[in-house]
Amino acid sequence: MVEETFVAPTPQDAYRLAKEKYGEFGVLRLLRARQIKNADGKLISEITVEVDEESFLESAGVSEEEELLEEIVSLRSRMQRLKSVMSPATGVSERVSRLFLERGIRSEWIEKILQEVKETSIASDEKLLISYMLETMDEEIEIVKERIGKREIRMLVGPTGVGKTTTIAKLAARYAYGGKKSSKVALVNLDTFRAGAYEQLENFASLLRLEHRYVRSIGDFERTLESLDTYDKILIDSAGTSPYDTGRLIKTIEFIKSVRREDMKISLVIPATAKYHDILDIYEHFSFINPSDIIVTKFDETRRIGDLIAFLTEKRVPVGYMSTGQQIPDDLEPASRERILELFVGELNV
Ligand SMILES: Nc1nc2c(ncn2[C@@H]2O[C@H](COP(=O)(O)OP(=O)(O)OP(=O)(O)O)[C@@H](O)[C@H]2O)c(=O)[nH]1
Ligand SMILES: [Mg+2]
Repeated sequence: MVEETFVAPTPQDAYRLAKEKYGEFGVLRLLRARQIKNADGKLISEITVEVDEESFLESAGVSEEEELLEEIVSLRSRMQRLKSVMSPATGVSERVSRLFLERGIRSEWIEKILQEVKETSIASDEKLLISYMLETMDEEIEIVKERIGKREIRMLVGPTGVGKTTTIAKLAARYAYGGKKSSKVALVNLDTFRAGAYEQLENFASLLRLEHRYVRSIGDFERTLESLDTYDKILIDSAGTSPYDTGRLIKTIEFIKSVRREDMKISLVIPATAKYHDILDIYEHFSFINPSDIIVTKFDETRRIGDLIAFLTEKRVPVGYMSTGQQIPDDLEPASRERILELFVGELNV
């Protein structure tokens, strides 16, 4: 049953109003009647009647009923919004976002993930959300598999001092003496700019007893590669060029173009210590050379690789190797998602 109150100058008028509304349904029952003084001192009458629910809704008419329903729906949605603001889920996504942001992960990437998990149980569970983010990273980091024993011409390019020559020495030792399948390895030096660059690679080559050539001119490059046709792995060292030095880059491009070899792989060497925008600058600078993969060095020199991960997940450039120190040949390993994420999780401290 539903109670409703009618107000009029006299009790009769009030009752008439009630009858006008419900009389025809014949279900009206008078519950209370009273007279009260208005603010201006005049008496008004108030009666309260009881009607059954059906009559109440019928008398309210369809449009009022719809209005009521609308009100209920809007109330419910307001309550839900309020609940979501107050719910621990907001705290969870904020905390997790901060955790990843502070470690170099881009806010756009975090936002994308939060959108994906919105309205799922992941969004309100800190551990689940962190796992989900790490899993997504895992899916978005590309890795190139090592091709031991396969013929390959590989040139390393990158900024100065990132570890190109050291990495070439490590790769050479790995290919020539590392596993069951030893490859015939030759080293080529294009490092024409820096004094002592030739000697550095020459020393490694004689230590490892490997073939070593020095290319003096562009015309020399193709002839040298042809003469090394019987070698399985040809590793080419290049001059380090600053991302802001276009002259040197053009020289390196001229060398690469002169040989026009489809089978020549180019690895861009990037230090794990670089900040996100520096990595982007390096990547953009060398994009003219069209690198096929990335070798990341100096993992041992930083505990913060979020910037690197942000770059890898965004550009999806595959990683070939990871260098973890100065020791030749030990401090080099084929890239793996597990290792990269392990280093990142270590820094998350969760
Ligand atoms: N800590 C650490 N040092 C490294 C790593 N890789 C290379 N280095 C050191 O970085 C310095 C520069 O290494 P190089 O191999 O000469 O670098 P590069 O890129 O050939 O330099 P340029 O030829 O001058 O452009 C050396 O002292 C290396 O021992 C690494 O993974 N970790
Ligand atoms: Mg070098």
